[in-house]
Amino acid sequence: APAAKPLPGYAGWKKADALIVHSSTTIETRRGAFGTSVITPSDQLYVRNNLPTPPESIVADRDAWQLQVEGVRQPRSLSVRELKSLGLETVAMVLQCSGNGRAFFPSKPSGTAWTVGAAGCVVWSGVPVREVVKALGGVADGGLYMTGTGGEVLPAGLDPKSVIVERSVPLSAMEDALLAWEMNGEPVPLAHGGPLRLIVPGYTGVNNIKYIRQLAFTPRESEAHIMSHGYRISPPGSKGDPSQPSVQEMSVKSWINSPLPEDGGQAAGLVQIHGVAFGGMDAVKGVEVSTDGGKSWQAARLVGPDLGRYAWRQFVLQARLPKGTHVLASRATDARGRVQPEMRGENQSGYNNTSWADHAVTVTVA
Ligand code: MSS
Repeated sequence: APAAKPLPGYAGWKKADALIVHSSTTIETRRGAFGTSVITPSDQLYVRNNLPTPPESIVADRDAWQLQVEGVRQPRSLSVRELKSLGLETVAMVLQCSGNGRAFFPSKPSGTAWTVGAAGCVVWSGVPVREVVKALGGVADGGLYMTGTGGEVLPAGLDPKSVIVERSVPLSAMEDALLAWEMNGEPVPLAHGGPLRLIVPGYTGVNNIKYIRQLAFTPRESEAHIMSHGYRISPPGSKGDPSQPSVQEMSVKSWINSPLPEDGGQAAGLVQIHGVAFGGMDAVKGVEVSTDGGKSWQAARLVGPDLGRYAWRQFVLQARLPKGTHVLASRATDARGRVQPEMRGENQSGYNNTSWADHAVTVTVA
């Protein structure tokens, strides 16, 4: 096996043995590191940066960070200090990269080969976007999208639109969105978007803009490349374009985190098969587990606290596994009765993989 890559400086505080470093901007949580305590510890949470990480200096005086708000009746700049006076809410949500599960696409799409670990369940605190909008006189006429812009300093000599991290979501997503300064009980680490991050619960990772410097209510989607051509569900063999669906709302998904083949030597007898399940936009209602590759299913038990519809739930099935090889799979159902599909939806860039078959694990019991 190739030597493990070291953690990049901005993430040097993370727990190396819980992570897979794909590159200096893509770091994945190991499947066996998710544990059973619902919340993903910050030092084990994945990282995905589309641009180089900004310098530590942007978190030196967090309260002084400025956010420009446009497309409201009274557009202006607000400091984090002022935002803290406008409202407070906390949400637990699944943060998941649009490309999580890409490694299971047989077409080997370009992009990071994430298996399950470009995801975590994270608690965010901040001001509801709707409170900020209210304080600024409401959304101006014609605002149909909420557009967030990342605060990275862009590389010189390039068309800004080709590299800027700027994403638009439908105005309806404002209802549950936060401008967050706290993550898992601490100021948001630079690696995860401190001093201020846009949180859009239920939407894939890319829509949660780090170090946000502008929030705009716009009549059209951003023309940034990452919006217009990137993160589109493109038919296999074709390029992304604005006519194709954008990667936005997540849907029902689950996977098993234990036992795993890499644990080695599972002993025959009683075993607690456990993992995580979430609905995306809706709560997860139930999970079934199969020990025969999906031929038969048994209801698993949801364990641990229910942190709301955007969080994941832990599930467990207690089973007796005899000696031999077993294919373990999990299949979740959301509150509206939508069932996690067997097959992935094929697309060029390997987005939104929710296939239960792809996420099944084969374990050998001795
Ligand atoms: N933001 C910014 N500003 N920048 C960048 O780069 N990225 C994305 C998000 N946001 C970015 C942002 C992505 S893409 C993702 S996933 C996320 O973020 C991640 O997060 P973390 O914290 O984990 O790192 Mo895919 O869909």
